[in-house]
Amino acid sequence: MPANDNPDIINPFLDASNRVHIEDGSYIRNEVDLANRNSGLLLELLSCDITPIGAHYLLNHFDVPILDSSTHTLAFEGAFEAPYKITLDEIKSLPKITMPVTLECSGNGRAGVQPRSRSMPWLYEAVGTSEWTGTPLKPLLEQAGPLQDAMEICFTGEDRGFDKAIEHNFARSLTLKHLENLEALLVYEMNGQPLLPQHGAPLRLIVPGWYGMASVKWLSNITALTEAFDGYQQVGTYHYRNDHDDPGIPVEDIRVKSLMKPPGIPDWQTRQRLVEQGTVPLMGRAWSGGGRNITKVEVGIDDQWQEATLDSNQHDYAWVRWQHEWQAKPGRYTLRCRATDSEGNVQPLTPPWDTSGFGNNKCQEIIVFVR
Ligand SMILES: Nc1nc2c(c(=O)[nH]1)N[C@H]1C(S)=C(S)[C@@H](COP(=O)(O)O)O[C@H]1N2
Ligand SMILES: [Mo]
Repeated sequence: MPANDNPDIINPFLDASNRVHIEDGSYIRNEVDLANRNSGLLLELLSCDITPIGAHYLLNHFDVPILDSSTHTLAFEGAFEAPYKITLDEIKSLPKITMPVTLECSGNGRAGVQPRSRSMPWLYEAVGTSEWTGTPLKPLLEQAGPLQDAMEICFTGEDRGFDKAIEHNFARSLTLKHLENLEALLVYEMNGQPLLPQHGAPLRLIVPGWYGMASVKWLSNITALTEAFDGYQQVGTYHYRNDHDDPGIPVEDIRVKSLMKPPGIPDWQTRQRLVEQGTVPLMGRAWSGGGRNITKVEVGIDDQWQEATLDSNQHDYAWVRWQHEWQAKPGRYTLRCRATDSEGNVQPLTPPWDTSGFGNNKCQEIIVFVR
């Protein structure tokens, strides 16, 4: 139901009588724990091209390991012709590139999935864009030389814990075929600063264009495998499944999406917005994975859609800025934005639910009162 027709939405800027003071029951302990460990982007910071480091979203499955950058080494092992170890200092002396890359958690948008999936209840905020500095992975893989029968490369982090009673280090693989087309980087700096512990210090993988789970943090081992990797984070989760018996489809590149910086000022409890009538500048960001560019962003005022203006400079793997002017008249409105990418993918108006709420790129909705 559009917000305008919804009698349950009262104007929080005029009337506090309906404010909820007490709800029955308590917060669910496990969900609160998770939500406090893993923080999201403050949506107002969509105004920044590059997300300030401390405002980048966080998704850590286990505990953050504190690793010694002066002794840290990366081991190439398994089905390679010439396995070797390389120190962080040696990696830093290799050709260096800096790339703006938008990371988004594949669980972003999960909050409405039913039944609830026991994971981070993100609404919109598990996304951010950083300037990542590091060295391309490909030459280092070539130096190790995957054997003829090598199929996949597995990336293992130093963090360890349990999920579904399986003890493991966080690890993910990419096939050699995937790696041919990916501009994967071994990264040691974020926005020109050494990686912070919570973002994978001292070394992480960045896989541009893929959802965040591929970008393994606290990277210590790169293993060539002659069979498909069957680790928990590869096969136990990160699949679009229609039900729990469905083998599903692996979650890979990022679906087309856009967000709007919430205009005006908020109400503390509802996060609904108040703006003054007249010209209201709207802006936000749009992105898609797999190197696809954004070709169009539309802004919906209730159900009236108008095309927004896109910035002309677009990086293949980073979000692009859009803006639009809204001539606002007093009333209550639902604002949306909807992006289209270079392969013609368009954000849906209803969530493309799977059992875990992965890849939900449904259009954002913001309720705005115009005074
Ligand atoms: N070692 C390790 N790497 C990891 C994770 C993790 O828990 N452990 N989380 C992954 C997930 S699900 C996401 S979305 C991104 C989040 O990266 P960030 O916390 O730096 O934003 O890291 C990925 N890499
Ligand atoms: Mo994630």
